[in-house]
Amino acid sequence: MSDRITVTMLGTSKSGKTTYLLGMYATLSAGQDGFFLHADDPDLDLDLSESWDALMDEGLLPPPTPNEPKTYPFVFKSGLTRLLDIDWLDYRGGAMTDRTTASDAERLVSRLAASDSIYLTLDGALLAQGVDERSFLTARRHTKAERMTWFVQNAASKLGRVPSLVVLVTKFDLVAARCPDGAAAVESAIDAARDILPIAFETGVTALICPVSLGDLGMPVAERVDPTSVAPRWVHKPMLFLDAGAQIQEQRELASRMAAGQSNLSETTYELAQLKNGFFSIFRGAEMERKQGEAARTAEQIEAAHRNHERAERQAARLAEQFADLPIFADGERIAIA
Ligand SMILES: Nc1nc2c(ncn2[C@@H]2O[C@H](COP(=O)(O)OP(=O)(O)OP(=O)(O)O)[C@@H](O)[C@H]2O)c(=O)[nH]1
Ligand SMILES: [Mg+2]
Repeated sequence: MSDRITVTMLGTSKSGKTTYLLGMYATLSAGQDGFFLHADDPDLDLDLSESWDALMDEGLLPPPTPNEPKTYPFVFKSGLTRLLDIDWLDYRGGAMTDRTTASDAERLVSRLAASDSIYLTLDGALLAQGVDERSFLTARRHTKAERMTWFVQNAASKLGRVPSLVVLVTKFDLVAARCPDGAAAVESAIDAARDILPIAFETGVTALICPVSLGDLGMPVAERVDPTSVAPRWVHKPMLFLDAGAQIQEQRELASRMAAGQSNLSETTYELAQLKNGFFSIFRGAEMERKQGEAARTAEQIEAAHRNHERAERQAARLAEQFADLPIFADGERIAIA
């Protein structure tokens, strides 16, 4: 299977989108848990690796994304098997809050209406002190949650469905510093997401709430941080979530193909029996042969769908392990991938 998936990130300026992209690419291009990501264009691969090296060697952070958004065509693989072709776009945060007449803001609106997955960035720095009844209003304003919600609603009404959502809680090191119990920190991210972005918990929406961190980077000085503090965490999970979505879809299609094949087969077998038993069966040799051929072909197709279904199930089980600690919500209910 290889599908083309369009991913768009929303989030305010300096919320950590580009730094996340760098960390995600560096982690997955080297390979993580048997999954790999690479840019097909070798120059692009070089650009991303050089930016990552600058962060790892000198603590140099990526510059703000310019007005012209940058496109990243990626290939996502399990081992050597190509799973997804990904079309990733990195926008400057300002495009989200500018008037939609600004050229990149305008492009963002149409881009979102063609997106399979939208990442809604929640800047973890805003959650570092915890979110209570009062402060969530401030966090909502500062994350531009109402604007992100508008973009999602707009895309959904143009698409006729809601793209899958990832609530990317960036700079999670800042939340973890306040809440050292890992599981409790994740729960606090879910609570914050519920308060700030309730759209992710609506009926018809599938959303991964994913805390990510590039490490305890501290305050940058002259756009530099301590390179030894760089330690990416969970940055590859949203990519696996894309694949999980594609897998679930593929499993559904295969199951319905198997069911349709089975009913065809029963019909053909019945017709064959009728032909054999009939009084004039002796004259119907050619038709019986044709039906027998048809039945054999359908049986082969069912067998092939069955094999693919089993493969998809094995892949889903592998993915399920990856999401043991991470919350996925469908129609507002927490679900497990199995
Ligand atoms: N503590 C901490 N700080 C981070 C992390 N990721 C990013 N930052 C800080 O956030 C700043 C902004 O990150 P960017 O990735 O450039 O933000 P952006 O969302 O791409 O911003 P625009 O391109 O302007 O839209 C960085 O310069 C870092 O100082 C992280 O995981 N932890
Ligand atoms: Mg950026």
